Amino acid sequence: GDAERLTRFDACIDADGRIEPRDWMPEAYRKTLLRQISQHAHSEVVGMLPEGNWISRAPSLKRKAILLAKVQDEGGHGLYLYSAAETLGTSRDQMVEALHAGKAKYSSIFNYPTLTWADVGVIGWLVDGAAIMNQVPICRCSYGPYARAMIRICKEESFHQRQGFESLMTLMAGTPAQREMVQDAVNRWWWPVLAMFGPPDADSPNSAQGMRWGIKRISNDDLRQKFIDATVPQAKVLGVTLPDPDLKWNEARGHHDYGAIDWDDFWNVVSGNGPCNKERLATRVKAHEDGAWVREAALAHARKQQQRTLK
Ligand code: FAQ
Repeated sequence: GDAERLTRFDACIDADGRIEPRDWMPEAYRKTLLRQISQHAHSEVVGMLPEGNWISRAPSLKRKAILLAKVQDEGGHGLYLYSAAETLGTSRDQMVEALHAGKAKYSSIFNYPTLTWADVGVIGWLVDGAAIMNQVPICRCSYGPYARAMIRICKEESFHQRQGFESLMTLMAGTPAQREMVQDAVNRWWWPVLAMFGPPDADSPNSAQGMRWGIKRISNDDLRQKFIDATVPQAKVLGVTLPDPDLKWNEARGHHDYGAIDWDDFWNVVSGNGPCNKERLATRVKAHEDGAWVREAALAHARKQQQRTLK
């Protein structure tokens, strides 16, 4: 019965085993995974928009080719993640519909504007940097399809992070105006990037159960701290200042101390009132509607092929 299946499930989790789509799982485990994986997929897809705005304005053919590849990668990540989420019994159409209706969440970070070319480099360096920090532990997630999808995604994110850093190094070796542009972008992105890791552990309702189930391996605050510690020396190499007067090494803790994050701003953005929430959703819905003819044509083609093979 159910009690026996639950015991088997718990034993698998305790032994750090993997749960696969056909295995029995508690409804709450399925629901939590579906929530997280679909939010993650939506983030990848909406995440194409802020940088996508710069494809036609990239400063050289080389930068344009790199940016096009990066934005296509994000689209690919969204597709693997929707597929992983579909193994839990909800269709991609249902998930996309929830996003377009404003019912599903996606990462807060993609609701801020990309004002200059330096923003594209800073997104690569900091946003992809934060994404990798959060996603590497998910390669060990207890749900097999999610863990496996994350391996390739992390490899690609790592390339994205490096291209961002390299692009910023180039700008920093340029004119004073270019260096100022980088510093301005860092000033605007730093705090929203720290909030990407989610609310402090004490205010994170999903953390305890997520950790118990082996979905989450490292807490929001611990990942945020690891990210800050890794980023400070990179900022030094780059020659930019991180906009936090309280940021300093704490010898006793063996970590950097940092200033207070504006959680009111974070919740405001998460609840749909950030600077670009409406624009992002409207762009996404329009792209989906404009693509209706492609879906119809692909379906018609598939039907024709099927009829031909039946004959
Ligand atoms: N934005 O109890 P917790 C990328 C929500 S990287 C919006 O701590 P949990 C790559 C949370 O959903 C970005 N909402 O929740 C890229 C929950 O609400 P709910 C995507 C947030 O799940 C780079 C509530 O707050 N990465 O796309 C955020 O245990 C460059 C309470 O929070 C992932 O999704 C936020 N930042 O921990 C693409 C990684 N934080 O659902 C293009 C996978 C929290 O109960 C360009 N996800 N909330 O209504 C995770 O690791 C986790 O879901 C966390 C949140 C850590 C995000």
